[in-house]
Amino acid sequence: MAPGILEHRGIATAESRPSKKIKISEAATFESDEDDDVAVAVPSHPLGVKPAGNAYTASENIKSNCGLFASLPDELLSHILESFESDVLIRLGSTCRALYAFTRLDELWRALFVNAPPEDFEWRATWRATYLKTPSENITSISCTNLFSDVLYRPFQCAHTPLNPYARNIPKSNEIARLSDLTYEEYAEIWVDKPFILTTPVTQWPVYGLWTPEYLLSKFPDTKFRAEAVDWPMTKYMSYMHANADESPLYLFDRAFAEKTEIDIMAPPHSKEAAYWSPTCFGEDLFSVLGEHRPDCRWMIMGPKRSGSTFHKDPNATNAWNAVLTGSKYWLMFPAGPGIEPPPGVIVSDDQSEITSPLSIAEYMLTFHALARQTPGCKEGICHEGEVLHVPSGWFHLVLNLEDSLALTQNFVPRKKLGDVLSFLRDQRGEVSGFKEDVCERAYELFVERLREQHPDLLEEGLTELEKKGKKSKGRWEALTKGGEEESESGGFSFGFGGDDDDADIP
Ligand SMILES: O=C(O)CCC(=O)C(=O)O
Ligand SMILES: [Fe+2]
Repeated sequence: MAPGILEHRGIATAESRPSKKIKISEAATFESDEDDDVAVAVPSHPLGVKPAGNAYTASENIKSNCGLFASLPDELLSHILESFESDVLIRLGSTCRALYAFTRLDELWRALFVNAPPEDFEWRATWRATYLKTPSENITSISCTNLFSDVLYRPFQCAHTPLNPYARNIPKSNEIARLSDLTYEEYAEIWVDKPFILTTPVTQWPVYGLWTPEYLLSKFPDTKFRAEAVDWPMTKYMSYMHANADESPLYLFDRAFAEKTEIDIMAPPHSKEAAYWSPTCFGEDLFSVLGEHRPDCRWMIMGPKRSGSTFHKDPNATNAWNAVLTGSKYWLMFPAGPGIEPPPGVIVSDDQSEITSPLSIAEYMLTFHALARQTPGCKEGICHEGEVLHVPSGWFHLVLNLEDSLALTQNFVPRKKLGDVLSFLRDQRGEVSGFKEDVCERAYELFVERLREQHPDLLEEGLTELEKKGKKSKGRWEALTKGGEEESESGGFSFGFGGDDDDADIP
């Protein structure tokens, strides 16, 4: 019988295997998160819950005391609990130890909090304690030994597995290039389709060395910043950042930070007071022709160690730079394009419109990192404070903060990628994002119109590129459907990294 599903009298269970196939060894050891390489184990679950596989050798399983709930697979039980209000969870959790453990899953309380964020609250280290305003001395911890559940154990394991070791021992061939700086010509001719790290430009910014999480706390304690689905004053976010045990920590990602902090973002030489500016090698951002209609383009990003971004591509086929002001970030990147498989563990719908990467960063590292590292095209690197990383248009990327980190990022359209952006806006209208709602549907037309007014020569080049791309994909389609059996049988187009512009179809 499945360890997580206990047969209730008169009710047959549908499954005959553990609900998750991965058997987690409770005593698994991992390299230390610190640099001293001392092996450390994931700590024991605070309630004594063990992985589902351990039920096979146990003499007792306390899930049998859950009444009818005992017959539900753990996933279904926890899913049902997601629809209950807090008072129901509390009452249910007081009926037996197993339900106590299930109703303590902090993700349930995070969802309750986020769905109805209180105006005023004190962060109390867990979502449950915060939501229920429980003083630390009143927090119970009842032992739930002989409860075997991956649904309960896995998030705990993911939240406590050291992740920094995954950023170590990067194979030479995967290393993201590190350069001091580039000229615009070098960028446009050689680097526009490649990830790289620049070590000089950010060190020239006035905000570098000044802006730290502590500085922001002292200057803007009550200013609300966006962190996923909530707007929190900096004081609250900082107390969260310093004390949470979430598998996927809440990530501050604020697009209005420049207005909120009243910094000058007008690049030199237009302003002598600029707080930072786009590294000059990236050249002009062609979306600036859209003026007030341009899509969101700059964000301040702050998060604790272990926070970060799961696999995604940046919006509207833009390129981006991401500058670390404090802390450090591990980047795992893959090119994308016709005939290139998405990264291991990432599922892309046939029309490319949906990217499904349901895994947390920790779950991804535990399950797919080794495979990802061996996959052709994989690029990895650590961006330290004072450095900036370039994200080429259309590349998949996953980002893990190796320390508490503060970063600034901007998305932009370099001249060389105008064709890609025009193609995205025209042909993937459903995925166009970041524009104000009324602009979203006519983003292509508006962009063309503004380019025609301000950069007619560039528009001509972009449209020629667009036409070429159309022909190329038609050619490939014909090759696939008519003469191209060989290619389709061998699993799609090959992808070369020799710089022969195979990326031209991205995304
Ligand atoms: O800093 C991060 O978490 C990554 C943000 C990101 O995806 C980007 O800058 O494109
Ligand atoms: Fe991104």
